[in-house]
Amino acid sequence: MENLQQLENDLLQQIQTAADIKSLEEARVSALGKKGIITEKMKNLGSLSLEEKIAAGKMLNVLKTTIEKAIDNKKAELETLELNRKLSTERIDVTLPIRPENQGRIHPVSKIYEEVAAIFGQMGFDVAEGPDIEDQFHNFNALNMPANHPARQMQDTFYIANPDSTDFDDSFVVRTHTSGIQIRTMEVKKPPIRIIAPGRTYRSDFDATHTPMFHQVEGLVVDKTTNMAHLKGCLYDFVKAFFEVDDIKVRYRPSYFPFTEPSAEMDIGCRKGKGELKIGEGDDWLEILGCGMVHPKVLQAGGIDPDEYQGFAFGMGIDRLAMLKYGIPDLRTFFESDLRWLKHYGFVPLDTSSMTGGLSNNGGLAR
Ligand code: 2U9
Repeated sequence: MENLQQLENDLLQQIQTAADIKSLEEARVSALGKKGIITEKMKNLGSLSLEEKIAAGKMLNVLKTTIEKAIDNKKAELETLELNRKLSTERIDVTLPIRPENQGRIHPVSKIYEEVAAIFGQMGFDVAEGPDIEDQFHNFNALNMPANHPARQMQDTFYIANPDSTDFDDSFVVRTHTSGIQIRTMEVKKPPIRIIAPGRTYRSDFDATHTPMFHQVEGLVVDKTTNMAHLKGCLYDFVKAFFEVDDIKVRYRPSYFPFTEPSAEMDIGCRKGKGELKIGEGDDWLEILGCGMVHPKVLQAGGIDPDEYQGFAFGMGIDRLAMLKYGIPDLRTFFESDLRWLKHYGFVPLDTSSMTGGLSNNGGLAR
């Protein structure tokens, strides 16, 4: 008994004085390891009589628990000390200025997204988001594109197998447009709805003006009397703000999209010169976006009664807008992660776009 008390004191002393996790582990091994002193004593119990075995076994178990607890406590104490040491020695002053050679830039796609969000935000639109991987209902069926609809082939879709089903109709897609976001919004929100839906989209296509991943921003307005005049006024205000001109010629050409009826493409007036494009002047036309009145079947698929409500929608490519606004000739360069390219076309961080502070922040232009 006295022997064990002495042993306990010695072991506790060893644990208490351990200066780091390594010496604490050594103390643990010497007490509780395979050949540790407590383990050995437990092994020796076999040579005792039954009564002695019960009495000594109890005391050894108590000792073992005491030592284990002491080790756990000391371990927690040492880990806290180590963490505090790291926190104080590895502190970074985030307010220090960035070394100019290391300064990053805002990607033109992010910049355009900010500008578009600022303009529509000012008009009262909310930004809505949704998943990159969609089911076929939200990407196609709900948008009046049932199975075997030619538009499904038009879009060069990337499909993803559904691990729970071998039926092709159950497979997922990486979204070919952000329209699923608007369907999801209609499913959960009653009109009035006024949202933009920006995000990455994916199609199997690759050349100077197409990349397998690209960015879109779509918009949706739904209310009782929403009509084509609202669509035209809204988009006219948008292009004026986006291209920062007081006046601009626009025209709408009839078009076809399964999800809108009637559908149109919007062009803006411009002058196309030798390697130069001037927006808001000249007699040429530049296609800028697609739009239309939401098809009644699409409203219905989103759970909105088309006899009570109507809406308009539009969609545009953010990357294409960036190419036009900043004169970037090849879309593929957007995604090459070349720092020299980013230094040339990117924007200095913290110069954010706003309708009051100015969209372009030309002072922030890296060029
Ligand atoms: C819902 C209802 C209607 C979105 C629309 C377009 C027209 C369009 C393209 C422009 C260039 C995509 O980036 S692009 O390839 N889009 O022309 N998009 S109307 O219509 C919707 C969306 C969702 C519920």
